[in-house]
Amino acid sequence: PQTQSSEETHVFISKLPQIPISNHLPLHTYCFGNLAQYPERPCLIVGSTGKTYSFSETHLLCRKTAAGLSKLGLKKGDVIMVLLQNCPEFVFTFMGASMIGAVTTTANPFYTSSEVFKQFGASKAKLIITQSQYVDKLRDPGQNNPKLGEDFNVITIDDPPENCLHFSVLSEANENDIPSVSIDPNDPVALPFSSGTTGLPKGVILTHKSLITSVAQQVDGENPNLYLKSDDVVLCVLPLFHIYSLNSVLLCSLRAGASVLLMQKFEIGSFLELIQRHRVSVAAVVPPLVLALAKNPMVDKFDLSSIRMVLSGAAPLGKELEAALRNRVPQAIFGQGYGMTEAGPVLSMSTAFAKQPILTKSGSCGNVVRNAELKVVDPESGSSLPRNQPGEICIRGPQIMKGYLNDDEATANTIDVDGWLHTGDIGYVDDDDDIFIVDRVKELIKFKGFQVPPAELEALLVSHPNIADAAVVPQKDEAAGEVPVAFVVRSNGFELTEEAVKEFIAKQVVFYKKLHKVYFIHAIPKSPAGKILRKDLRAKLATPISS
Ligand code: 4UV
Repeated sequence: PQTQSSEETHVFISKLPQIPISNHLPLHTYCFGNLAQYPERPCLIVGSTGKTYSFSETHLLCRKTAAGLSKLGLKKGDVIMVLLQNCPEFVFTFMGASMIGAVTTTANPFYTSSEVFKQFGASKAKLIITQSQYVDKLRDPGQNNPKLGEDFNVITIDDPPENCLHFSVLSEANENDIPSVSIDPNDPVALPFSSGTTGLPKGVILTHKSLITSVAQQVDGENPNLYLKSDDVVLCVLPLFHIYSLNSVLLCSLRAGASVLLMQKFEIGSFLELIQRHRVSVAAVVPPLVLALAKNPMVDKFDLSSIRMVLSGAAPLGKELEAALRNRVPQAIFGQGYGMTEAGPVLSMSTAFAKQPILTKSGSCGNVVRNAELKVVDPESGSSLPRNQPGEICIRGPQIMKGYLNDDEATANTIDVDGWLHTGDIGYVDDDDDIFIVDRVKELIKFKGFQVPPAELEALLVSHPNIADAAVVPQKDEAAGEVPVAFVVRSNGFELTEEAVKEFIAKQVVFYKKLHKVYFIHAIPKSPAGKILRKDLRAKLATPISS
């Protein structure tokens, strides 16, 4: 039975049987657990240069990096910030950190100085690993910012600027110098930041156990849900600093022995050329990349016949786009994954990717992963809902986050006393166990799958002397899915133009958080408790308004 119904609880589980999961191991031991079967197979392929690292070379470089981190004084529990585009050093650092019991916090290298330092400060990182082109923003003499070279070290993977070290201090260390550390399954290993259902970005504590469980739910077992083979070439164009790519592309491929083709950034020409040249067989994408694959005329000039699976996730995908993609790469199995950083991250994935595929319907986000429980609750009453009734999706299992870093209140608001993580997504489970997401009740805005936390932009807006109050909500957008727009209340008697507000924000944030429109209003609608009535503002956007 897929549903265990009691009077008030309808719990949905995978159609695939439960499997044993080795989540007592440290993450690196688990991911490299099958190394002996394919030591000489390519593990990492650098798209821009063609340089390849075999599994045994990759493993060795991770071990050297672990020894190097330890030599620099990093210890179990310490946090390392990785500010990198996709590259082998990302992998060496992440796995090397795991080997000494350290924790990696990943951030977008395009972040502005203040965005980097917020995360750097909150995570109490000791070291930043980056590229020389990003070092200038780490020298920003902001009032309370720590000082590069004095308060923290910076390592660059290319020529190190002044006061920085070169990555060779890590990668050329003696791999036999890794200290012996005992790692508990509940020790943290990754600390991505996410705003979750409300508020500012927070550190999401993912443990060895959570990530192993999530990877195993996808690629382990006799009939893996996501069947990756050791002769697969998996496209890694999505940024590894986001949990989707880190987990479902990198960690899953390492575990399954598949090759990872690293691309620094998306550019349609080189993207198609690399797929053709390296015979990419599995592509993990987001809806804007589905759009490019489905609609860009250049696609016809390339041979994409090697692709056997296309996985889309991180944002809703329209049915029309899905159909267009299926026409373009007819030989490929297409499906969605649904993830949330806090959920470890995968909640559901199409079982069409399984070794013995079970088809999922168009528009569906697949089926709940195995060894986990999913329920749908009425957001008002909290009671659990049966099939075909939309409500808030909740997930429970050993893969979910341990909690938010130093924020018990936010943790308690997200994971309830019974261990259910509340996603803030509205969806339903149909008669065939297919999951459909229909809405989002949380504040979060998603621009091409990137998180835009409204609270962050609101805090910046109200710091402007001529702004009395502000609220930021999503507006639908053809290319990006959603874009942030602001409602602003001017301070009494002050002049303020839309352009001035946009520019004020643009200077302080990464490109995808920029405001696309500013509407001036007299007051922000709020509940008696002072909460912004975002629904009312979203409704205003649906009807014509004068700014
Ligand atoms: O926290 P986050 O930025 O996390 C993600 C993670 C996505 C995935 C997807 C497939 C994988 O295999 C995987 O490992 C990770 O996006 O944002 C979480 C929110 O993004 C929306 C939803 O609102 C989440 O709560 N979202 C994510 N996937 C989908 C989605 C989807 N397939 N359809 C609709 N919304």
